[in-house]
Amino acid sequence: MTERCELLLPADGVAIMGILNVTPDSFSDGGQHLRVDDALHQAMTMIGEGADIIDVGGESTRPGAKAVSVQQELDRVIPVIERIHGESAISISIDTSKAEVMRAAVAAGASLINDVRALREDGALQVAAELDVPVCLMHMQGKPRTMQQAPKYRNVVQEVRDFLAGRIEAAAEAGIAGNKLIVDPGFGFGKALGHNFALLRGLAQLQSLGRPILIGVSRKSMIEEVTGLPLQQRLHASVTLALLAVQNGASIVRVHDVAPHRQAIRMMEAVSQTGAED
Ligand code: YH5
Repeated sequence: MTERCELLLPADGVAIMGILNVTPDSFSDGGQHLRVDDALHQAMTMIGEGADIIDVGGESTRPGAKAVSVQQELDRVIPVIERIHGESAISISIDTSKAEVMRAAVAAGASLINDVRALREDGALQVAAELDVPVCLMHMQGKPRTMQQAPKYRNVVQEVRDFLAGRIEAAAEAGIAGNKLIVDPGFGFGKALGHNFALLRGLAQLQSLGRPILIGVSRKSMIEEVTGLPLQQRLHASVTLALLAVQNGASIVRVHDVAPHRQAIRMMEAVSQTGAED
């Protein structure tokens, strides 16, 4: 049985992490105040729809996206975290790989680190250990700019599992308690369509790591590859993939559209928990 992640997850059931991108392209260009108001409004909407965690990110990791400096990332995320933390008791996660951003975000009210580079950047292991908050370790093959050019695996499930086991070990060596870790196979991060699907089918094999599994499939390119649909029309396929992941052992889902995922997951939980005698 996978241990719960301290202080973060509902006692049973699946947690929903709502995505809050704080990149210039995701907000109105009306200046800093309006951007923070806008972000707070989006966060409050997701909380009202049943989000358990709000994931605040100021770096785009899409292929071709520009690198952002520490200062730029801080300027984007810190005012937003402070504002959400001031107005709500929701758990806030910081989507970053930079040690300085982790530190400032936790000081501003974040209580979870979501790192797509699994604490491999300079200083990240040490700072995460000092901050003593839960950390999501994600698998990525290669680097964001080029990761989708020619992803290659002999056995993708085994290799992702081995990578995550290695990062759990590195975290332990840095003094991070095992019960603070969450693992994520990193859908779309250095993976071709068949790799993503093999991971989805084989997700249960990651349960042997003994940690909660987080997944992000919402609106991702694998949906376009199958359906040809543009970003704004990928909701039904996103929910379908999220449910398959939950069925195969995921306990946290990172999504753009909280309400429909909450509805689908509530129904799925009811089916598995309601007996004929109830
Ligand atoms: C994730 O899976 N993903 S950012 C491309 C899209 C749509 C969405 C082409 N951060 C994950 O969401 N953190 C991101 O359409 C993440 N797990 C964790 N832990 C990429 C993203 C996206 C990319």
